[in-house]
Amino acid sequence: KYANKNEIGVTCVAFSGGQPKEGVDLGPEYVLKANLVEQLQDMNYNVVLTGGKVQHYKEFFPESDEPVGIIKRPRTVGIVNKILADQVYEHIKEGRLALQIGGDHSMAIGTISGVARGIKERFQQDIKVIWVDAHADINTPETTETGNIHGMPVSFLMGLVKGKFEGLDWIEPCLKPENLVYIGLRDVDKLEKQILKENKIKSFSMHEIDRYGIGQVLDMTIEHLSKGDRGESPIHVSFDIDALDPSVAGSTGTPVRGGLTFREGHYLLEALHSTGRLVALDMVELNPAIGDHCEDTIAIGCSLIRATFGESLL
Ligand code: NNH
Ligand code: MN
Ligand code: MN
Ligand code: MN
Repeated sequence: KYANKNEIGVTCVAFSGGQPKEGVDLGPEYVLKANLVEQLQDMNYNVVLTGGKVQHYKEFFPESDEPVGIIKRPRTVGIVNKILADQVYEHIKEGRLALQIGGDHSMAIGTISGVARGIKERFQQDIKVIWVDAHADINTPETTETGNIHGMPVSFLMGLVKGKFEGLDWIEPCLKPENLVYIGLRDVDKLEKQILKENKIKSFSMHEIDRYGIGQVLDMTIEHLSKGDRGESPIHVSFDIDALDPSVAGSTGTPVRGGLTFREGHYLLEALHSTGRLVALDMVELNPAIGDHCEDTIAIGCSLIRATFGESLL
């Protein structure tokens, strides 16, 4: 409904500046080497790769990027995301589905900004977001304990950051608290919990998944995101691979035990595909430099992407 072609705009975001560990910028390259493009083509999609190759954005990096308070690399994260937003916007404008492969989760600032802008322009609608993650990534520059911007994208997108932040001052708030649902949370900072409560953000932690099962959690998620719009509004999924249990997907920077199983992760995306409302997917925080069997995590990333775009089991 929202994409008028059987076409996916794929943006490979080889970026690690939102967190300190090397290797997460290699995620997209590994995913491409695992033949993701061919797999999507086999599913009869036409794939348009942004710039025809993996994007590094290095030519846009500022010459120096001193921390602002404890916030690390704000100008670098800012400029990369500004360009990324334009790239993703272009795909949405052309009527494509948008797939972004990362890269650290700070890139969601750009991807969601770009998708929101394109959807607003074409359909005069707000975007709804499902954030699948062990973490809430909703710290503000005031609440962050680490200074890593990959722990803050949601607060920037929601306009929770007071004043204009150097390098990130171009961001236009595009995500309302009622249009966001979290799934998979289990490592949320104390002050983040307060932000979730204050803004009444619908959140399904691992506790709720244990209690209700992933099927019912998905039903409740869709119900929440359907309030006041006849159940048709477009959905962007931002999937942090660390939502999965580390025994399933260990090649990621901040593994937290007690996560989603292989099937829970896949079910979630299969069910979202079947709503026909998906317009964009981020698959982020794949770090091939971590763990002994990174090819397993990469293969699961590919398989989650295929599930999102409708690979059927039967
Ligand atoms: N909450 C922590 C922080 O603000 C950890 C965030 N790390 C993530 N998020 N991997 O998905 O830095
Ligand atoms: Mn994340
Ligand atoms: Mn995470
Ligand atoms: Mn191996």
